[in-house]
Amino acid sequence: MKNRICGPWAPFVVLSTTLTLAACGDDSTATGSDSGSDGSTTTTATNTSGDPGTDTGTESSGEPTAGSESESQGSTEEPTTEGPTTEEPTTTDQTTDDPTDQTTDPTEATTDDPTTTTDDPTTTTDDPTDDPTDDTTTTGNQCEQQCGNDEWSYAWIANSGEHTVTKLDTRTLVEEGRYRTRPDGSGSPSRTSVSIDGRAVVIANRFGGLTKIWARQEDCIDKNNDGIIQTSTGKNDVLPFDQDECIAWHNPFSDYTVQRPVAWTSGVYNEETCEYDDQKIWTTTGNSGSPGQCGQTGIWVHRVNGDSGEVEDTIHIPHAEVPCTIGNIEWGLGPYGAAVDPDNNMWFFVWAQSKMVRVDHETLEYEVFSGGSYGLTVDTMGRVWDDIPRRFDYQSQTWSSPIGDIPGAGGSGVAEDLQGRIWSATQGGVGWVDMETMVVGDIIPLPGNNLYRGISVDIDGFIWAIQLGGTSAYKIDPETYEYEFYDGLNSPYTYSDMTGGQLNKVTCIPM
Ligand SMILES: [Ca+2]
Repeated sequence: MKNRICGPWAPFVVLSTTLTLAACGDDSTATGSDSGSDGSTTTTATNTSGDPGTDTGTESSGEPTAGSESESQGSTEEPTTEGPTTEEPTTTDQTTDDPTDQTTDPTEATTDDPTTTTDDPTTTTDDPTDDPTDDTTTTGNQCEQQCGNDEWSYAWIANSGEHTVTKLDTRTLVEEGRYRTRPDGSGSPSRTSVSIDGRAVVIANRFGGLTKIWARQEDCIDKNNDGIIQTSTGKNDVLPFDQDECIAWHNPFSDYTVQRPVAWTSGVYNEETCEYDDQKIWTTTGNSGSPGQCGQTGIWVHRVNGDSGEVEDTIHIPHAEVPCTIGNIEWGLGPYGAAVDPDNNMWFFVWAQSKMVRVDHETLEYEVFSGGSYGLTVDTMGRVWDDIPRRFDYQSQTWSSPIGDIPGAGGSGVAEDLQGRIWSATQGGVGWVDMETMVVGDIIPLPGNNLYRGISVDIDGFIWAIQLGGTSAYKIDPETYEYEFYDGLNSPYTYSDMTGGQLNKVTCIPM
């Protein structure tokens, strides 16, 4: 339970230092968690200014035979065509024309009065001791939750080959629901993103189409007015798409042929309603290929209204600037890993082009950087990580590489935990580097010689590793490295912020 306290209250504890953060959720024991943090200063990292692309090479493989469903299953992924890695480090700064308003600042999502009233009568305040530092209390705010959500926690795992998504309770390891991700029962979903309040997930289908699903029945809509909510109760109870009343909306993105990245913005916390307003969803598409693929028409970035599913802003990035294609081939898979930073700016990696793109949440301008590998995350300091894992500093536009051995396994997700460590898949399991020193910490072997493509850290600080194309999701204790697993998935190909832990961290624990 310690971790539960940690997440939401952390902002009050003041964290401008990593020390506080480390203390949080890291009480005691910590085997192994020390090997990197004992360290030296932040400057040790080797700075290959600009172009990290070179050593990645093959890692970036992974999602090979594009488009086809088999893409999602394959553990036989061999990269093949990974493209050029020689581009110049710097940026092609590009502005787009539509600098709409949107001046939402995610960081103010925190409010300071913890006291008071739970809306849930049955629970007497679960833990009085976590009644935080009220020294900064202001009056009038009745909201119990200060930032994010810690009342429930789900991992939303795409069963790509089955065209469904699993809702897995991260605390009980029970699969509470499974849903189709497109009306036609197809779609090849891969990436999922959980909203800051934990109330919803959005799933991107690689064949196109975005679907929002509510996490809890109280948000679902009784569409047929029979007084009850018809919705999936587990993996063997998948309802027809239009009959599951927890599916909030679906936007088919009919004009597009490929759609991978998806990432919620935090929205703006409303202290009157204790809810987040103006939650948006970033996603990207391409429009000239077979389903799951794109061609030489460039990349589109969309920002979608989280309530309605309507596209509110679209930015086109021309082929000449950031090809959606693989190397110099005429078709491709396009944008891959994606995440928002503490200011809700969108970052994504473009596969087989070794490029990363940042889209500004306020101005909608975009910038292009060289580098990246496969999965992508942004840490609480606003630094961008690929899954090697290497760190990109936006201010200095330089890359830092791991110090030590953490061999790539074919591309994976990447995630920051609550102790200042960055996790990604490595051969035979998962491993981490210290996010300040870049020193490689521990490697945690997992069963089988599998690739654990889906890497995420949930809001309680547990590390998740989803076996590519298999049936298992592993939950790893960040201190003891003991793990549990859920064995009931169906050919998952998933990564991204599937638990919402990343959005929670960059919003609620920004440095
Ligand atoms: Ca109903």
